[in-house]
Amino acid sequence: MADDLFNPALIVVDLQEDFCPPNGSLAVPEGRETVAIVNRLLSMPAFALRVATKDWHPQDHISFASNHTPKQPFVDFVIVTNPLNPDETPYKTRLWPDHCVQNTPGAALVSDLDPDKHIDKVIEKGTNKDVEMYSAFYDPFTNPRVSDSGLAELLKSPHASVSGPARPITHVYVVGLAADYCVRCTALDSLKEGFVTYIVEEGTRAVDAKAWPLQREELTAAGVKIVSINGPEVGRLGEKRA
Ligand code: VGL
Ligand code: ZN
Repeated sequence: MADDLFNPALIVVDLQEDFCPPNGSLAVPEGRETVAIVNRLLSMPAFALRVATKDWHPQDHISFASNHTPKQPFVDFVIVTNPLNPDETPYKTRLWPDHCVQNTPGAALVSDLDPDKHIDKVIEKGTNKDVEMYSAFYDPFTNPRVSDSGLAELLKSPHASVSGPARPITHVYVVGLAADYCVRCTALDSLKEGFVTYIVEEGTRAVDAKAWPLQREELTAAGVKIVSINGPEVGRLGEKRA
């Protein structure tokens, strides 16, 4: 008995070694604590699609402070101009330590992510050296867009859960790292694409935990529903499959 208005997908954002203590180059405090929650979600039968994203940067990526000596990670910023259109309004972006460099151990999904890999699709993002791309969907430029991961198109194509026919995704549940960067931007773009959008709060952590309460409020005001693993929005997904 399929519910015509409920065909949910799970997006696991950047749950990669470089974002996790103890050794990640851009370790998010308590980042690894999310893994058990994410594994629980991955095993829930109602999801028609489970996507994992990877931050997947070339070594010369614009977000690495090391490419802008003597600028410093976490505190300094650079201006990003649309490489395809110098007239589009530029944006300012924070610099980071080198992280998630393509094909390095730090870029691997955390090894304790569900070993049965209920993950249907892995999406690589941040691959264009000239733009920052926090969102799993696309970069912030629009005229024209520089990178599009194909995620919106994937979600809008038909997918079947155990209990229903193949239909487009209606509801998107977002977890992973980091709450205040890639999870936040992915959730906002998910809303923009028309999906009912949840962040499961126990399944994410922020780079800057002090800034999270305000961002949480802003996300809620924008329409993202921030929910608990123990709440009804997750409860309706049903418990574990074998
Ligand atoms: C992220 C900073 C830099 C994230 C990615 O996944 O939230 N944060 N690159
Ligand atoms: Zn990055």
